Amino acid sequence: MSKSIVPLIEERIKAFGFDAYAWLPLARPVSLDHYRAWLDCDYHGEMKYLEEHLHFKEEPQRLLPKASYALVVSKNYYPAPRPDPRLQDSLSASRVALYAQNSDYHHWFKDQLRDLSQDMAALLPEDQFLPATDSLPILERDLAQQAGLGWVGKNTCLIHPNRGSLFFIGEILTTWSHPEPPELKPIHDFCGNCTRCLDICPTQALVAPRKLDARRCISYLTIESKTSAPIELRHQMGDWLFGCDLCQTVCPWNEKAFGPAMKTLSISSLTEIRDRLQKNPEQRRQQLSELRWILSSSIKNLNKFFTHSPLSRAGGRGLKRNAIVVATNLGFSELQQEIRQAGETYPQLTELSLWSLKNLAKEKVQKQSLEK
Ligand code: B12
Ligand code: SF4
Ligand code: SF4
Repeated sequence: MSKSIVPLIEERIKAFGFDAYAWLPLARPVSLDHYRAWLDCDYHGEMKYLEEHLHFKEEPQRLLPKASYALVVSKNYYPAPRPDPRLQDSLSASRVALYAQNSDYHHWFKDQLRDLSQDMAALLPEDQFLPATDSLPILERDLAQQAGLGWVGKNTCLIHPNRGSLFFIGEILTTWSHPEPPELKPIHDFCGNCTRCLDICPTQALVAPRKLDARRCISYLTIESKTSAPIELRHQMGDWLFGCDLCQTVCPWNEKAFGPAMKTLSISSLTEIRDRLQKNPEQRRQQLSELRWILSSSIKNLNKFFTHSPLSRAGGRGLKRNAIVVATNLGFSELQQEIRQAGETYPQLTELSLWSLKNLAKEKVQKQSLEK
């Protein structure tokens, strides 16, 4: 293969404006044992597909025979590169994970990777290119760590010393062999003695450094899980309507990259959240009306409204479930009727709705006795 093709390929990659990229020879992931042990602990909960992924993850050539290299790229999702106006219009007061405030990266980021694959295939017609981002059974954090795009922090996220961790990872597997393989420089682990992420996690999902019990993670409970969260975790889920960012926004490396905004985004104490709402009636009114909208809309309408938004992953019923937990934790007794209605309409929400009504009623009694 002529070396002169390399500058042309580099030019194509740069045209997409990724925040970082690197080539690496496609080898067996270095953290497979960690992945196996994680599955053995059942930390993946209902995400049973992750068991089936093991076979492909241990040998990426099972996805693309003769794949020899991977191009790994990262794209920051904060500040939002593709803000979704629907979120700003309809859920401005609700707490939604930063990545989900963009339109769905499974579409636009994947499209960019697909377009780049096509560009490269036009230059290298003999070779094959397989683009992916969260869409194929590939250990993306492992791949990106090996490519030098960051280190695996104690919060399990890939972190870059200058770019923080609020970025997506994408890759293109290829049968092309890079003729000038760049030197791989894995990034030093800069977590040191810090334990901020482990300390802030409201549900103690980070059971040890770099070990996340997804069954306890708010991100899993509000997005991936199809059931209601265990009762003992519901209050700890606070005001998160979709996903959670706390173990990242509290990270000093994101503070360094994104400044003081991270502090506001890291508020986790329910008492503090409720105090703030009390001092800001407009914010309270807005949040209440957003939750009312979710609870009183039909599942069909919610699904339609959130098409091509990351929130579609939870689906209309998942969003209603999440809204019940948030409304309960914020003490929004004005929503009792909507919560009761949701429980009566959807059998999967009945238990949660009864739990919520019981808690809201208990709180009302406490408030009345304090007022006497
Ligand atoms: C399942 C999944 C989840 C699960 C489980 C997450 C977890 N930590 O295990 C849940 C639903 C909880 C989740 C949440 C989130 N996710 Co997610 N998720 C995935 C998915 C589909 C698979 C991850 C997986 O296999 N987990 C199992 C664990 C064991 O593996 P792992 O997290 O990849 O960790 C590996 C490394 O940490 C490694 N490891 C541990 N120590 C060391 C040390 C060294 C030196 C090395 C090399 C490796 C290593 O071992 C692990 C196994 O190989 C990936 C996409 C993909 N295909 O990889 C996205 C992915 C990891 N998620 C992503 C994002 C953005 C999120 C959220 C931020 C979304 C949100 N705001 O709600 C949160 C972050 C929560 C957190 N602290 O991880 C990004 C992460 C980008 C980044 N900078 O790290 C990914 C890569 C998607 C993407 N394409 O961008 N996610
Ligand atoms: S995303 Fe939230 S719940 Fe999950 S590990 Fe991080 S802080 Fe804990
Ligand atoms: S908060 Fe501290 S321990 Fe956690 S990932 Fe960031 S630097 Fe590492």
